[in-house]
Amino acid sequence: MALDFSSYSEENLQAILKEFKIEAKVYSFNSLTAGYINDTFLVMNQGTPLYILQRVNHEVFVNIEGLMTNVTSALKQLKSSHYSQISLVAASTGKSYAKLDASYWRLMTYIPNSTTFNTTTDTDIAFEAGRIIGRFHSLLGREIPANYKETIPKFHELELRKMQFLAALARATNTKKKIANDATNFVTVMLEKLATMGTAEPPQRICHNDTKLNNILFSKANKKALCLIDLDTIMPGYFHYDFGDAVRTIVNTAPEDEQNHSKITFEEKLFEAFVNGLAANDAFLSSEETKALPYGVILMPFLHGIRALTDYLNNNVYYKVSYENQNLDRALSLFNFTKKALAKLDYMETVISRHLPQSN
Ligand code: GN1
Ligand code: MG
Repeated sequence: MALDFSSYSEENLQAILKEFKIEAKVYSFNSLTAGYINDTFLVMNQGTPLYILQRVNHEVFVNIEGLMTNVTSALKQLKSSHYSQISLVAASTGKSYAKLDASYWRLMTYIPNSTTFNTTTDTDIAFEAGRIIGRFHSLLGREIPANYKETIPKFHELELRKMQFLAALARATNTKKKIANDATNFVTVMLEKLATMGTAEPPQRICHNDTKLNNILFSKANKKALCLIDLDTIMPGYFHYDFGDAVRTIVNTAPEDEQNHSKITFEEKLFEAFVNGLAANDAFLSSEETKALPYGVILMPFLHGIRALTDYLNNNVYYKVSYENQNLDRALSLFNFTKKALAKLDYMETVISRHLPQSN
């Protein structure tokens, strides 16, 4: 269920902070509202940001223990001179999170002078995004998928999202069904199309599973990418998931819920910069993984679109929304991008085969 930010007072947050092993100082809070799932606060001392405090949405993430074990295991590997390190601050119980009543909270170190971008028109940012995602995967490349929990089972599986959509459609009011008619028709057409596009299953690896552009931290000083954030969905997956999620937010210079579809773009120069950024790492992808990449760029926006449409039909029970029809706007916008990406399939294949080296 969407949570109300105003439900936390400064006093509540101070009390939550006392559950963690940090110096006793006067802390103040700013709420960060970009996420659709968790409640996130920047913790400051005398105006200097020091920590990120988050309440993990327990309705979405049922297995918090598993989630935190995944994050802890990944953070052990994500150590490198070219990758900024985020640390979890232990709770006084010694655990990596604190449980207060029915809520789960965690505290992470803040990386100074960092920033995020919701969208970009800058090829340097697109390159850096590719470079850091490649770095993340290279550092996690030896992790064994079976050692990680699947914290949201079948998270990016189309079949599950299709079933959830059909169930929501069956329950929706006639009014909603009518408003969502165009979107629903697109789903039918795309499901048929995707069924003919499936490639051979590549091997699984540990993925981030939410590699949208604003989950990458950049240095404020020189626009270098620092690391990936929002590690909740780290679990086994396919590289084309992370590729598709990044591409949909990088080559489209409009936001995910853009209502003016003429602003939704697939900028080729941003795509090429992103692929070149990935290629700046040592080759880490197998040929099966490389082959699936253009498919990922169709699958991911479509999948997020179906999920948003399903939540619209379900009356906004999963994602936080800032206005009633935001989920529908997200679905329509993501579907529009899906169409634009479909027209670039051959182009993507050419760029990938020219610029991205394979490890086998
Ligand atoms: C959700 O809350 P946030 O922004 O990290 C969602 C992602 C979507 C994203 C935006 C667990 O992530 O899958 O990409 O919204 N996360 C979950 O579309 O459902
Ligand atoms: Mg996320």
